[in-house]
Amino acid sequence: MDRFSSKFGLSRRLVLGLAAAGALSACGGEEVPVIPGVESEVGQQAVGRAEQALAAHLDKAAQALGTARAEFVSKGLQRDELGFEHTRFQQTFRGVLVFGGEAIVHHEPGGVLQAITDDFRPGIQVDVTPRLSAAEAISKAISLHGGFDLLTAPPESELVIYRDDNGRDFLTYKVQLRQEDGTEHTSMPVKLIDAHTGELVFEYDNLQTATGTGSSLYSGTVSVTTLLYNSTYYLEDTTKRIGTFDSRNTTSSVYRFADADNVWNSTTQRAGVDAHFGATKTYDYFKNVHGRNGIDGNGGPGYFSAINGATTLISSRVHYGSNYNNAFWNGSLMTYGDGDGSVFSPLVAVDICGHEMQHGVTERTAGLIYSGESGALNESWSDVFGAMVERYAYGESSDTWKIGEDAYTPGTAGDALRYMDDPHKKAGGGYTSNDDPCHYSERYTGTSDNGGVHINSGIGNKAFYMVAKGGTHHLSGITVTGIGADAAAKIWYRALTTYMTSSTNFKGARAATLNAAASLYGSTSAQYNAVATAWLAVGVF
Ligand code: L5W
Ligand code: ZN
Repeated sequence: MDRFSSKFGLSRRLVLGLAAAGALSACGGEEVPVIPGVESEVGQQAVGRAEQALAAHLDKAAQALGTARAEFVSKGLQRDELGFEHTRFQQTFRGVLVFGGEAIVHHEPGGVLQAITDDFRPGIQVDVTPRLSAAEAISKAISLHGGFDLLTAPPESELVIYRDDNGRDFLTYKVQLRQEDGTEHTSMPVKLIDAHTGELVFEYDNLQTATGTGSSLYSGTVSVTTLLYNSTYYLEDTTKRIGTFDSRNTTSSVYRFADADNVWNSTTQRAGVDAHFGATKTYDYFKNVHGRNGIDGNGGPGYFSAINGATTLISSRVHYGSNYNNAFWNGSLMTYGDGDGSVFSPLVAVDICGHEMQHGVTERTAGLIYSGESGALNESWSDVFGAMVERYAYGESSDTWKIGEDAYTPGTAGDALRYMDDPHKKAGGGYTSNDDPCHYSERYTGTSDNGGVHINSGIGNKAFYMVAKGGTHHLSGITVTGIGADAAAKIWYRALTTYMTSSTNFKGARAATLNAAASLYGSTSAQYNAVATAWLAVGVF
């Protein structure tokens, strides 16, 4: 086995496996219709007509320049929605592809030649017998990049002719490297190595991300990382491996968000901008604060494929269903409804995105069963980290401790779905005498809401709030000295990922957070003491 096979054999199979699973097939809407079967008689006639037109055009150019006529091969025929036919051609020279040498022949409906787009390089002059082998050129490219160990996929190479800005032609190996490791060095370097001398002739990064501008619903004008592919931008970040998709008010179809100018400001794009922003902030928060790479800790889970097919993406879909007053994590991706405009506006506020992605993190770590006390802890951990992501994105304020305030009851200012500082501010559920509970003695013990997962979450939320901010509990009268949200979140994250199991209950959560505090700060620390006192304050001991 060569060094490429031994390093990349497995990941290559995995990539193929994902493609075969057909994640991309769920996406539609962006495809340009291609005439079925260029090999068909009609298709062949159209290509033949375009070939003749191009040959005549090139004859004229060659005569004018006194050179031989350029060679070409056809690359395919497309018919657009107006019935125009566009046939693409690749320039070659003595059988070698000419980098960037392309032409398109455009025919109107009915077959009248409309125009020829000509980007051929006329009068190529180069020796097409390479002195270097492909392996030598690849080695050169890898050493220029910084070494084999940085690569995450096997290098690929092809012989091409490159014409520089001064009109000089070079026979080169075009070497494609990939370093898709989620670091800031993530890149797809392309290096054109002179096939005669081994010199670097030209290089660029083929990782086609771009920074666009988005008009979000809740976060103002934000930067969004997008992907440029075939002259169109997509709401896809292939570095962080995050993609946002549009359900277009259905529950079964998914389309790509596409934009021509990378300014994302149309009505339907705005919720997409929020979800993309929310997913990015959540990703950044976990990476930068807790050292966690994505939901699964491994940069994923990827669901839909990026438009360039290079990778799968941590995926969000927005505009799900019609007037849908909810958002969810389904084990694979995040889904956001538009709300009915009365109970909710689109549920894509940054804390809701953080809440949903945290469900993914919980699933991939402790796996808290979504029922009863473990379910209430599952919900509480989602509220806590949704709040921490909002705090990371906006800074801390009284809104930090409100859940879903930006999207909840758009007609009522200042209210929220839940309140971590005082869960009793949430009224009207009727599950307890004073919804939501903030003390274990007030807990809901009925069967609604999976045994009160969104109700008893108040107990965990209040415990976290008291650890972070301190205060005196209204029922127990116990006072906690807060240690700040950063330390509290560190303890809560460690408790979940290290000390909790699928069946952890409130008592177990107390033990888990105490173990986490002890290992992080010591068992005589102020942090440990705050955790112990806060659980005592909310009646868990
Ligand atoms: C609203 C949409 C989902 C409620 N999910 C929730 O478990 C929601 C957070 C914001 O609690
Ligand atoms: Zn939830």
